[in-house]
Amino acid sequence: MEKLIISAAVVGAELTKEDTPYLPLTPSDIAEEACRCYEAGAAIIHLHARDREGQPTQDAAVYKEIISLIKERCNPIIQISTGGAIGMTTEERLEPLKLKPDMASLTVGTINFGDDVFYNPPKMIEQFAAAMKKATIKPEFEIFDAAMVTNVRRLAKQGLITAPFHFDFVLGVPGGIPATIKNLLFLQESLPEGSTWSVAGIGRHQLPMVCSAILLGGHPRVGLEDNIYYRRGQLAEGNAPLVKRVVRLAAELNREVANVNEARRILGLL
Ligand code: KMH
Ligand code: ZN
Repeated sequence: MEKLIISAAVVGAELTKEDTPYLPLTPSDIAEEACRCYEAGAAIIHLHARDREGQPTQDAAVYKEIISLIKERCNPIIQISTGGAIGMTTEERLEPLKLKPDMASLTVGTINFGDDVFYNPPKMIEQFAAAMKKATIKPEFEIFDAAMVTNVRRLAKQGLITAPFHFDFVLGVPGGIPATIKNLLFLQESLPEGSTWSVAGIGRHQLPMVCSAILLGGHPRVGLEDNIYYRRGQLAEGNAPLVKRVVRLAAELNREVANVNEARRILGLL
């Protein structure tokens, strides 16, 4: 198996300080969390930005500030979100791509998302893929349900994306595919040959999905965006404790953790 690439999704768009006081919201707090995760063993930082009021924003200036603060201290692979938050326009969501990050998330289909709809129709997906291709940004395909893998195959046929592909299975969102090992196996088997994948289990599913990824040759995503608890009833005191636990689990299961250069090679980013 390849070495294990740990992704940390440190803030997301949905949570507030009322959910957990450990959520970083300012550019300096987000950058500090990112570097704590990097020092703990994360190679990829999946990034969202918040404005001065703590609300989600896709303002490139805010992302730029966060990224430069991160780069003053550490050098992870930066993956910007183009999912943003529910209700944002296509133009808003695309805005931070102008910073030409290493990677960007690309959700490849529309789904119910709790009580909302996360809107990603075919033409929008094509526009996102084309923008990433033009800027040579590697997409991470966010897979919230099984049909989304088929949509990636369609993008490939249209010549809008280039192999090797990297997928992130986001399992356990209300409205998406449930976080079970059976579903994870099914999704893994449905990928185009030569693809890499990670899995983000939502809430209490984070830990079992981490363990499954380590055993199956995939890669884990952890962080407060997906799960705020360390264990039942106990909040994670920041993102780094979640990353450190992955590192310990990987050591016990004899899977080495990839540093950033190794992760770049595995993902074809070099
Ligand atoms: N905040 C969700 C609506 C992504 O980062 O690309 C979308 C999301 C996925 O978080
Ligand atoms: Zn996200």
